[in-house]
Amino acid sequence: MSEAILEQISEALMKGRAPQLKELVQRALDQGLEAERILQEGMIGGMSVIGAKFKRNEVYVPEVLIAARAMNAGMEILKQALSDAGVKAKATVCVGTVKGDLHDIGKNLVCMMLEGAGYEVVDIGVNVETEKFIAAAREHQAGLVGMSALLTTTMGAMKAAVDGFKEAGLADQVKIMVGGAPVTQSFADEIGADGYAPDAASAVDVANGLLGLS
Ligand code: B1M
Repeated sequence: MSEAILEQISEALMKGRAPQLKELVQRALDQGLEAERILQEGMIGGMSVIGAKFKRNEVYVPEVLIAARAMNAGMEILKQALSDAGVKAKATVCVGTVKGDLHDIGKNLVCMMLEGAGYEVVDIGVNVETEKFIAAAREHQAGLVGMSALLTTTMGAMKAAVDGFKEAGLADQVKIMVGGAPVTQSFADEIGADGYAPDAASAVDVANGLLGLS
């Protein structure tokens, strides 16, 4: 019985059917299912499938955005129940696009995927200066900071930000993950970032790896 409704929740999320998902989440709660099971096995389960399909080019940006929107709708219903049950986010991640760069579509996808995987995500926007990344990480006690760059001319700002975290004495407490179309693993290694993800779904795997979570 509970398996069936969790399966339906996953399906509704993958298809991006927000109103149906809200109804199913409410029904599952009314049936006495634990909020954490609904989140993990229903919603995050469905989002992981979308992430895996996105990596294999079986679905594209619009499908991911629609699924993420449904996830947010489901979360509206689930939030109170999760907090009543004392369920906490896995960790906090601050994500932004680096200084000089206004591209935010990829960054937004990364935020949505991380949220879908159970992280508390603080989106610090675009054109983010090193000081703002550092201040956000401190304010939100983030374990991980994600930086996105889409222009070859703004990749240098990533190095400045990584150096800034070192100079601020935060390198041991805060891991840094970088990504964006012109960014590569070798560039990430060169600037001393802790991790690199080629796409939004991989960003979840990299975040889990860097923070020792699953
Ligand atoms: Co811009 N733009 N743009 N642009 N733009 C590119 C990036 C460009 C490749 C186009 C081209 O010339 N072919 C080119 C860059 C050339 C270069 O540097 N090598 C370019 C340029 C030159 C510019 C301007 C300078 C143009 C001008 O004004 N002369 C200007 C710069 C403005 C600025 O930022 N200061 C500019 C402006 C714009 C718009 C405002 C018009 C618009 C942005 C709208 C917005 O973001 N809200 C725009 C767009 C849309 C693009 C293209 C067409 C699409 C980018 C995109 O959203 N892709 C792009 C060309 C292209 O890619 N075909 C282009 C979809 C998105 C899902 O992919 O962002 O790569 P992406 O994210 C992926 C991965 O990279 C990864 O995950 C995502 C999902 O899988 N990822 C991460 C991203 N961030 C990550 C972070 C992570 C991990 C993974 O960890 C933290």
